[in-house]
Amino acid sequence: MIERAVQIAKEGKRFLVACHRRPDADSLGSALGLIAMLRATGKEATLFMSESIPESLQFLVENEKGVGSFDEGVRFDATWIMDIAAKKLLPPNLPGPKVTGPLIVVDHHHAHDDVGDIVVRDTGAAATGEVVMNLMEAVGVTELPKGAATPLYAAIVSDTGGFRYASTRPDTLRLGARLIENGADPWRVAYQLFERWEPARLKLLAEIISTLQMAFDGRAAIMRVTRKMLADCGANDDMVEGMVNYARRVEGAEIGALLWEWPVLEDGSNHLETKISLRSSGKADVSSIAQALNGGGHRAAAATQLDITIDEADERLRAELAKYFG
Ligand SMILES: [Mn+2]
Repeated sequence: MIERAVQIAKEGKRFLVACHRRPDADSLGSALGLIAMLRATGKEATLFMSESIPESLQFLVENEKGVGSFDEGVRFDATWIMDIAAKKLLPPNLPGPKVTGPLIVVDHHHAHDDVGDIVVRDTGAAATGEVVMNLMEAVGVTELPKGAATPLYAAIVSDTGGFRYASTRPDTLRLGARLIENGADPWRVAYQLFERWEPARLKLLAEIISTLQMAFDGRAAIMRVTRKMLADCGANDDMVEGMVNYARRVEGAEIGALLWEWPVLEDGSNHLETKISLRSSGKADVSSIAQALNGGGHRAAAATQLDITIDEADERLRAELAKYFG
């Protein structure tokens, strides 16, 4: 369907560009890269942003104020949604189709549902940022537009864990090289994304690591984070991002898991659900486990959210892991 998307990019005039719910660096970096590309071809492009942007991603949006609501009568020719794998990950308060026009999904997730009217999905791409680069070429933008290098570099660096994950291909590194040639600053991006931890976050890490349990003869490492732990450390949920990787790091662990107490306020019920983040150290396909638990993701990184307590989620997870490990 890339032809359809390219045609709309060429023929449309006003576009909205959105991230998935709780935007990460790939989603936001891809959105900003696409916006730069659309503007370079003379189009109007607006960033849709209805949530707060995590501290670690603020450096990307220095010059771009997102819009979260619209005046009567505003119409877009299409809305691009970046890095989205499932309908339930549509950003909150996205206006209806009269305002947005058709939804064009740009993505790279292996496991996904049928979100979007038009889908540009390359499951071989290490990041949605890569898909944006290919889209750019297909639209005929040969020179990297001003302002696109840093966000696209951040997208790719983030989703490849700094060019470390198995998804890193020669083309990924070539793209990285091209982005650096065009002004992306590797250390500035790495520092913002991976280093720069507030003291509260390090305290929280210590708390989370203290919950580590090994299961299935050391083949699974399970940790948890509760609202109380967050409050005790003066930490927030953004700071939990990436913590699950510490479980994967344990030698011998094929699967690392983090159970994460998650407050649900939107439906007015103000109750706690549990997110489960899963990581594979190579052998295991955690997307299949996440799918069995109503979630999705990639082979190496997947997640789900269940409307049960953290202890119940722990049990559900262990039951699925038991099936997996046989
Ligand atoms: Mn991604």
